[in-house]
Amino acid sequence: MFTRSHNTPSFFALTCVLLISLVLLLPDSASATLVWSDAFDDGNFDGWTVTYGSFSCAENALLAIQYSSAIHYPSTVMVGTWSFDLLLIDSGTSCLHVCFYCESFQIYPTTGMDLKVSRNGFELMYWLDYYDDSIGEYFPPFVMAGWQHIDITRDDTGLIRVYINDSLRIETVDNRIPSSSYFYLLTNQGEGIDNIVVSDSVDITPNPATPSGTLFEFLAPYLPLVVLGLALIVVLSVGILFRRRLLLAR
Ligand SMILES: [Ca+2]
Repeated sequence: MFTRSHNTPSFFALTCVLLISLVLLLPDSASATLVWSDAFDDGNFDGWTVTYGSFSCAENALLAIQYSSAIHYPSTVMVGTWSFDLLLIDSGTSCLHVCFYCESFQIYPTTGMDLKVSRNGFELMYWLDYYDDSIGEYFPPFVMAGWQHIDITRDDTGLIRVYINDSLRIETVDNRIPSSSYFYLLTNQGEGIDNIVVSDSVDITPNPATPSGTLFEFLAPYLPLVVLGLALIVVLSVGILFRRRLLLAR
């Protein structure tokens, strides 16, 4: 027989709070106009051209199997959204370039807009006729390794926004790159890319409710541990004080 639990209202309230929190934490998304995508789940990288080195799709992702491997895919999108996951390795030599709109390249891009990922963090680089410069950066307080989700948007005014794991990290305007023919990836052994989705519409806008670059944001995933740690410190402090009082009272 069905018995109504006394905890149902509080469970409902908790679920509502969790859902509202989830919606507030996610960047706003609109409907995308897909231009091209590749998740490599068919085990191949048909349509891509290897420029240097070699790649594998053995793990249903595009992974470099040689140091300094490069690959490109035809892409003329310069206004829109580029979403993908990057596999990073925590190593001193790790350096990966995603030239998300690229007109030309040798080993490095020569003309294009590039997200450079190194051990220090993320830099937005423009390359124009072999000249390159950083126009935005995000250096997290820890080395990032493993899969990271990246979203980049650029609107028709040239405003570029880079979101790393759903947080807006780089925001700048650039209109110097004249055209794009490729999406170009330069990476190292064991690193790679997956779940690429490219659209010609800006599908993500920053959510003002999402704090970016704050200490709270870094601590948020560890909040239960932080609370537990603080509680432990309080309990230990009270215990020490209580013991000291007992000793003094003797
Ligand atoms: Ca995949």
